[in-house]
Amino acid sequence: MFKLVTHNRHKFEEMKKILPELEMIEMEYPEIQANTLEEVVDFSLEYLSGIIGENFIIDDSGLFIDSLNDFPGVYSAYVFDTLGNEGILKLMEGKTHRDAYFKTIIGIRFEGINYKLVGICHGKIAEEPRGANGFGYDPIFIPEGKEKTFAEMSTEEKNKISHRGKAMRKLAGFVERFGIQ
Ligand code: ITT
Repeated sequence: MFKLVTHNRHKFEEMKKILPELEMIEMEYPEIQANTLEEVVDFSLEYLSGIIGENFIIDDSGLFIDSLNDFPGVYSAYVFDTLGNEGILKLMEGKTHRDAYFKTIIGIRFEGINYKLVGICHGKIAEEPRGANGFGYDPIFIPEGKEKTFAEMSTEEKNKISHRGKAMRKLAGFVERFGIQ
């Protein structure tokens, strides 16, 4: 079965609910500075194949806020570590247009070939942080059609509608199609 290379255990826990056989390699790897998540994933897959070999996956995700011209986007990890949710809410002060989306790319290295699976979840930035579940930007993101933030949902509820849940269900299809054990 595929091994997920990440240093973020929360991602692994969400993904394992959809693909129980998934394993994890706990490792932090360098991410290039690029304009799109897709470029970051392409680079990381090549880099990691030299270290790990074949049949692994990675997850690169970002939060894209409309009225901030898609910031933090590809800088989501750095911005979370420096500004955090409070910093994002400060940047959003006085803004009534609060549309945003999460995007996940699952990068697959399988028998020498790279594949990318995408999942997107549209929603809004909350006025204040709410909830204690999940991780990262979950307390400030309200998915479309819901009242609760992701951090007020169980993992199962989040997975049903989230960017990562959508990409993971594509991965489950990939695993089945290629008969990966
Ligand atoms: P990796 O080791 O897998 O790279 P990471 O936490 O650095 O772990 P990303 O670069 O994909 O992962 O994530 C960018 C940022 O976005 C990071 O601060 C995450 O906490 C946050 N993030 C990613 N997915 C999220 C989700 O589903 N809900 C809330 N925040 C999320």
